[in-house]
Amino acid sequence: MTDGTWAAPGRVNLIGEHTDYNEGFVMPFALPHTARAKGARRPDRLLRLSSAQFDGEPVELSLDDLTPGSVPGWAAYPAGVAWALERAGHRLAGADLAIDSDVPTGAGLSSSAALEVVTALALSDLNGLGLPPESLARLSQQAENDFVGMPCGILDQMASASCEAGHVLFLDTRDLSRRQVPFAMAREGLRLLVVDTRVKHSHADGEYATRRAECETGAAALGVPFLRDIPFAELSSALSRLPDPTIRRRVRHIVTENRRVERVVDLLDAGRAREIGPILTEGHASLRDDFEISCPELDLVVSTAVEAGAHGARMTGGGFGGSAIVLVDEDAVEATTKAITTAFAAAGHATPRTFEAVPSPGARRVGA
Ligand code: GAF
Repeated sequence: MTDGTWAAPGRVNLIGEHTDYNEGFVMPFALPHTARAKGARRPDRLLRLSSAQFDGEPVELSLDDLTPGSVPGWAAYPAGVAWALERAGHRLAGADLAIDSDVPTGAGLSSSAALEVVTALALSDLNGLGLPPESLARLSQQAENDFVGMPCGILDQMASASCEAGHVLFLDTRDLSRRQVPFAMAREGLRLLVVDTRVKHSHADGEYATRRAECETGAAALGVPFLRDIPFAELSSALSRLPDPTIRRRVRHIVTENRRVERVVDLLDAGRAREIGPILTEGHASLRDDFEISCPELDLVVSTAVEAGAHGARMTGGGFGGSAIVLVDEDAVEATTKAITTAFAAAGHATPRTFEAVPSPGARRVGA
């Protein structure tokens, strides 16, 4: 119940893209970049929100007046979380929340989920609710779905709420059962680069919702609740029952992607991280050709990295821009980064922003 400071990270998804709203598997890990909230309880029912990234007066809202669509801009995310908590039956005290984040925005690295989850954790602690990670994630997802209006799955919020340092999270989005899988890249001489293409992804343009609807159409045509329910061994027969070529491609991506997650888990469990590279690249081809959510800049990162000797590469996150990940040997980091920068310059694209990603802790209290 004491005032304090909380942090929640952005994420990269190692593999398992667009599987979450199909009740499938995902494998994210948390970035060192976080959204932080310095929070204090108030004696009234006001929510006073400020952000170091957005100049201007703090946004002041009454917890009694929150309705979906009523809060514009960045404040909709924390306000939506307060609204979701109240809707779930938690009567909250007012709070001052000063937010600061170094999670890149528009880069497909879950800056929104970090903001939601840090708010959920701060409000949970400030009100003595003691909510577990899966509740923080669910409420954050509800805020985004029902208050902000973005029909995302639960990948990003679960990653932010429950990842652990040094591990990737193997999550079954059907029941949120999960396992932390050790991902000690350094011990195997590996590095994972994140390459932010600086092409601002935008889910709001409706493509994300369209993909989701196409997956639902595919599941309905096949007579299953979700595409998760099509086993990989039955893929050919399922595809032969789908007359629409677009729906066929979407279904093929989801079913093969779930299988790729399982293959990656098996390799990591066996201590063979280097060998996941080709599976990542295969996943990119599936997102590019079957799910059709890549873009020329993401494709260029992947092809250049692989030609330069990377073990594998793929776009990460929702797509249509944002970031790619590249698995390389530690002594190839410089050459690979240079090859990508050179290829971008030659193609006339803006210089990408590249950094090494280390699996980092999930949401937590960080200070008084
Ligand atoms: C976005 C969404 F928010 C996630 O729920 C997930 O669907 C992801 O795209 C694709 O895997 O980040």
